Amino acid sequence: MIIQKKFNIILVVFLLMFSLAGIFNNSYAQGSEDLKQKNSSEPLEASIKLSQSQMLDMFLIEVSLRKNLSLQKLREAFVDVTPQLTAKQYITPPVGSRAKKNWLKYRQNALDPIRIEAGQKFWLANQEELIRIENTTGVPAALIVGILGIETNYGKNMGRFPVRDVLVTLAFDYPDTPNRIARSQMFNEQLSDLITFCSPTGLIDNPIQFKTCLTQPSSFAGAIGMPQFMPTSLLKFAKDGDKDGLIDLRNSASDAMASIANFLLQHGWMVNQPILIPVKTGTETLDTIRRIADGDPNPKWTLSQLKTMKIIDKIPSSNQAEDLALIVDLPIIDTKGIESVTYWVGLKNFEVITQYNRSFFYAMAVTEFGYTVASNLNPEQKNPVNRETLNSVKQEKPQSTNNDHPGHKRQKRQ
Ligand SMILES: [Ca+2]
Repeated sequence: MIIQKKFNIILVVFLLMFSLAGIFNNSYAQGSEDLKQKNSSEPLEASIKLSQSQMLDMFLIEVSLRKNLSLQKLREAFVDVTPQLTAKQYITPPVGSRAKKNWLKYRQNALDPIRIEAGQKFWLANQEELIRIENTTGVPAALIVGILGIETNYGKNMGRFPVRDVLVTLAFDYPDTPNRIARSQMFNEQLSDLITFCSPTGLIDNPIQFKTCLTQPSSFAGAIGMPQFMPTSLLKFAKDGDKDGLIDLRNSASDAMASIANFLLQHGWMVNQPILIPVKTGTETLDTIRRIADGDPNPKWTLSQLKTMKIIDKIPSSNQAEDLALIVDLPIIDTKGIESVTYWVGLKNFEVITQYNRSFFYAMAVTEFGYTVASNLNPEQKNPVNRETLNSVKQEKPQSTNNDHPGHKRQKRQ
């Protein structure tokens, strides 16, 4: 046993040396290409490749040592992994397939009347618990209902890919993109966290249960359950809302709701502070906003600076002058094809929502959708995103100088 462990450690050290030499990363990069016939004229180092099954086995050896889990049981639980080629395809849509971003279109899909109705039903069925969570965490019920609706329509679309197989595919056979190594590493960590989540006692007590947990359905990217948590978030933020001793984000709405609230709270949710504030109207204001809107989801302007720049009228009574905020810019293409941009000021809570999904469209959609459901059920509920304001702050883009909009230079986000 000791000899076996020593051998394993030597093997891991050997692999790390490969990794440092760049060969390991190169083999990550090749993915399924490994299996194809190699050209005999390729340089020697390019032919030193590890197959995906070899990489997976090394990963399992490393995990077994690090987490002190039985290697044999791990291998048994991974023996029938099937590559998820559709997931691989979905993770990186082909270049040129992306339509121009249009908030109106995104918003229309998000605020689908059927989804709104489902949100109202969900709210009424879980009212007591939503109120309790809101009262104990300060995270608004509207936002929890908003996130669950946009993520999976209350559990209707939770994905159909076995999470183990998705993560193995994306960790060891990620598509050929510039960020491939970082992404492979991220999915590698997710797979490691999935194993930890599925062996909560630190042992693989029950191989069937372990494998069922590993192969539970997920999205094509490995997100699980009603709130679509990645395994790392499952480990860090998921809660047992119904206190039955299990965390089950697929079948327990209580667990899902408590987990979302905890996620937002742990990411810095500011109780009783707004999510967004409208910007002032007027040409001068819009020119200033247009100049400083760079798509950065990190708050960097103090409210006092925004007030001085005449972007906002006043600092909300719940906030301090030195609180940081960000400019939310939402590109719009109307039915006549005219392009414009709608602007908002996002506060800390807006940034917290983008931790769930780093997209301004996403954060706006869950907010507006959640509060639409809330105000349909209770007309006194204040909706922070109201249509009048939405329409009043848009600015048409000058036809000839679209490319100088700072928003065009930002990295892919929505
Ligand atoms: Ca539970």
